Amino acid sequence: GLLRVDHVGIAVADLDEALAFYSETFGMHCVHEERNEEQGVREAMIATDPDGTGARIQLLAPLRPDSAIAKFLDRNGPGLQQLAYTVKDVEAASDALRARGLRLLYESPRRGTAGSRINFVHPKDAGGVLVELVEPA
Ligand code: CMX
Repeated sequence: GLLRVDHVGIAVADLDEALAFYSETFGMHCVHEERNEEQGVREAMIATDPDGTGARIQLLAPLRPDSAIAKFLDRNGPGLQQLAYTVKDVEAASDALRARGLRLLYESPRRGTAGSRINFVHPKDAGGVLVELVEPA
């Protein structure tokens, strides 16, 4: 099952500009940053608390024009893109949702932030929300 909200993902055009905005405007700071070539993103996890153990926000900027985030920005502009839940076992969680008739985007999990294993529920099968399942490393 779902353990907790892992993070909320926000699509942005420029990661450095977004990091500066969140820092200067909301006093949030970066707790992790990486490039995920497979997902086509440069991403940063930001938080309100010093160690980032509370709720985190994931800023997602596209690396390529054909990436999921680039498509999202083209269609919607910047904004909320995904809601991610922590799970203990991403394969088991995906199978349970498939059994309820939901479409998972990947047949088997892919690599997400910080070596996590991830899959997604198609937003059309989850009330218009792109749901990510995250099994931490
Ligand atoms: N949230 C809600 N609805 C969304 C959506 C989103 N993020 N992205 C697309 N949709 C909707 C579209 O508005 C469209 O609806 P309409 O048909 O009513 O216009 C429909 O879903 C389109 O579906 P599609 O043609 O099957 O798919 P798209 O080419 O738009 O791609 C998706 C959507 C979810 C399959 C794609 O974004 C994807 O593969 N996402 C998973 C990977 C990802 O998001 N990676 C970036 C983050 C990396 C990370 O978290 O580590």
